[in-house]
Amino acid sequence: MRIEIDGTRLWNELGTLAGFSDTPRPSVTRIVFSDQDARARAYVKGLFTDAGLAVREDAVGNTFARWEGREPALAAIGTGSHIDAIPHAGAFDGTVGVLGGLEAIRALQRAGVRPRRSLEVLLFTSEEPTRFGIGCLGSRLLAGSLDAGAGETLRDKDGRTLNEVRTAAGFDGDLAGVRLGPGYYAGFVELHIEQGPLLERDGVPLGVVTAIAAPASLRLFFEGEGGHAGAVLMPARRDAFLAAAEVALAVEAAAKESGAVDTVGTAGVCEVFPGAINSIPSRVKLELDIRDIDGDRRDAVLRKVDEAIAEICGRRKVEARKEVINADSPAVCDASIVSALSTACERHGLAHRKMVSRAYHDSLFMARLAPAAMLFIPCRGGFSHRPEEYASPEAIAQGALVLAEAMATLAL
Ligand code: HGY
Ligand code: MN
Ligand code: MN
Repeated sequence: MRIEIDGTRLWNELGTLAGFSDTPRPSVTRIVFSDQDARARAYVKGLFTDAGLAVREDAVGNTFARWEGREPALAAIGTGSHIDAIPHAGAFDGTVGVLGGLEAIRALQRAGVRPRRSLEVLLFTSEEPTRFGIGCLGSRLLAGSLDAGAGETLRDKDGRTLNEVRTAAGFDGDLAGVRLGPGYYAGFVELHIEQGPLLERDGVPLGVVTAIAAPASLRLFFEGEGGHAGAVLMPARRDAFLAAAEVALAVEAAAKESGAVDTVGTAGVCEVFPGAINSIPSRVKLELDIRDIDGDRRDAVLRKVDEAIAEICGRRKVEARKEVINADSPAVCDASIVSALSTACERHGLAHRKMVSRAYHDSLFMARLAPAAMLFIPCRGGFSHRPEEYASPEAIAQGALVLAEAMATLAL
């Protein structure tokens, strides 16, 4: 079996996909269920259909493109990722896994492979938390890790519910029907850029992921007392922003003092009201992202953040309210899938290293449905979620080649 990836075609398709964006190249902004998302979905579905795959969409827009195997009743082998992109992001986060998964299947078709198990490439809806505040929305619903009631409770910044937005985008039907039963997949492999510097730094072309970090997202609301920036003297102030600022610094300290380099904490959203230079902030919304590959260590940081909020807000006489958006367990990748990926690298004489994923991915939830693992390719400087994000055509083709080889083995 000689598998050959059409790297030029894959590169060109990634370039076309990058053009569906609300910001000019080289940045990509493609928010879920936006017009650009709809155009991008139509383009990708067209490629799926051109490859002779059977395409279906579920009630939240997860898209499945299946190449039926010799024994269609068997559990399939899945691959895939996302095409939504946060504002001013790059062209490769997620898209390499969707179009690389498609090219892997096309390469197996061209090689005359007739797998026993069906192969399916997925386009997951809303991996990014940008619009509805929670990441991996589509894969959470597939894995049964998010209740269908989220259709009414999740809202975008305009107050529109997930159900309103998804039905306006043409995805209706009962969200409860999104959940996949156990045994739907016999295995799942996601190809993705590393979103970190290690592979490039060490000159290793491929990373076989053994664990995926556990993300937790918090939304904090601080309520102090506003007033005139000139007239209210410092001792009389109950400044909501300064309380939030101290909490953000406490998050940084807790992450740094966790005892491990794998603990990270970020305050990525801070909205100040009324937001005038000469008015004391009366209300602040602060959103925190706290992760670790060790769930207990991550939870210890969450407890420290709670203690800090109580101490800081007590001292500053500011009220605080906390919403936990998500606090997920980490995923341990399945040894059989890890082994299939390692063997596939060796078969093609490609060096690889085992590593953890510090970013979360849809595989974090697919691992709850089936044996799962990920394959990383290097990205320049480790940059991601920025326009400078870049993976070379060669790296992308190598990733698709190893993915094809591993899927062929898993589907035998
Ligand atoms: O935030 C993440 O880890 C992913 O890129 N959405
Ligand atoms: Mn991302
Ligand atoms: Mn991603």
